[in-house]
Amino acid sequence: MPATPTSASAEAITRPARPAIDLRSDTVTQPTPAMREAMARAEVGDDVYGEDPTINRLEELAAEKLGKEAAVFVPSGTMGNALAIITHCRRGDEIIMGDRAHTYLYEVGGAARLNGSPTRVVPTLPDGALDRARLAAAFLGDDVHEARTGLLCIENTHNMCGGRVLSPATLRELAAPAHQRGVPVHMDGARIFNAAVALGIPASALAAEVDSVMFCVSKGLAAPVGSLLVGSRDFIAEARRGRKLLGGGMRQAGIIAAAGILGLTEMVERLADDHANARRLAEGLANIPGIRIAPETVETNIFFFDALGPDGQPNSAAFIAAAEAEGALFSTGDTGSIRAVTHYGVEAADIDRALRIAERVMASRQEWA
Ligand code: TLP
Repeated sequence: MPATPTSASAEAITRPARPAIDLRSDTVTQPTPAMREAMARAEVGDDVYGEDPTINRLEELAAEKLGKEAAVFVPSGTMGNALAIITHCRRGDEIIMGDRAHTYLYEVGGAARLNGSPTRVVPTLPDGALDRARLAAAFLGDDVHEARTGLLCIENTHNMCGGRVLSPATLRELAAPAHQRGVPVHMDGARIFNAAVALGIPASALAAEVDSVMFCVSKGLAAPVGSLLVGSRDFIAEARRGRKLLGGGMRQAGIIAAAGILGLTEMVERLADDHANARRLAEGLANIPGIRIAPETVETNIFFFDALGPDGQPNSAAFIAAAEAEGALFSTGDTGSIRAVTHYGVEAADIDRALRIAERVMASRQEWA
């Protein structure tokens, strides 16, 4: 977890110590100085009354960027996905998702707990897509013994597949069996702008293939808090009721939406730097004896690798502990491999420092327990 500032001084609050190169996640980004300025000056109102002008502006901007009719601001990506589920589905409808999806692995079983919805998982392919044959066979509804399928969830970029990007053509292909049956498709697009920048297309070209999208301004776009759920006007009107139910009616939250606006207007293009840094790190790691990685699969700002111990077996815990002691932080994913995530605040020089740390850690791996 990120270090918590212990000093109550203003300096500690505005300039938290950043002792390490933090590659655990792009959720650790600090807001830009312009964001702090905009937050301090934000015009606010009661958003539950629809009267926060800054939130209204962010929602309009989000809908426009994704080419959808409307958007609603929520505190987190997890809430945005939960809101999509409870808005699209009747209670007890089954939801199809990949077995490595964030919605399946890391959202506290929200579909079941909040909507009484069983989840039908289909295998996630290494490129972040879903097994087509298993997907086609996953839809239910005509048999009285079965639940109805209420939703298909797709993730883009795919976190646990190492930030892999799904193109509009792939999304169309995956969404087709759902749309043919009248089942809506939701995209967990927490990092949809990373996908759009990697493909060199507008995010709206990706969003066009699905019915709703959740995306986060709090990750690579560097805002401190917030996500948006976008979709049709009717869908978002109903989602506003669901947001209140989930406790996401935040009143004068224009204070945080102000940073989200800058995330969308000033921070999208620079995601290309994060992608270049991830590639540079992956290529450097590939040259270190004992590191196992396929740098050619790095498409955006996330990738996974293994660090092999003296016995030739991956030992993520030993690598992570040794790297942390030297000042580089990494995390792990669902398979136990090591995850590196580049983001605003990590520069090319930090990547080179992280590589030197990885070299030292691997040079001393004979000492790993
Ligand atoms: N991902 C976090 C962790 O929860 C794993 C991370 O460090 O990557 N969808 C996707 C694809 C995500 O990666 C995340 C967060 C979320 C949804 C949830 O967003 P938040 O953290 O805002 O609830």
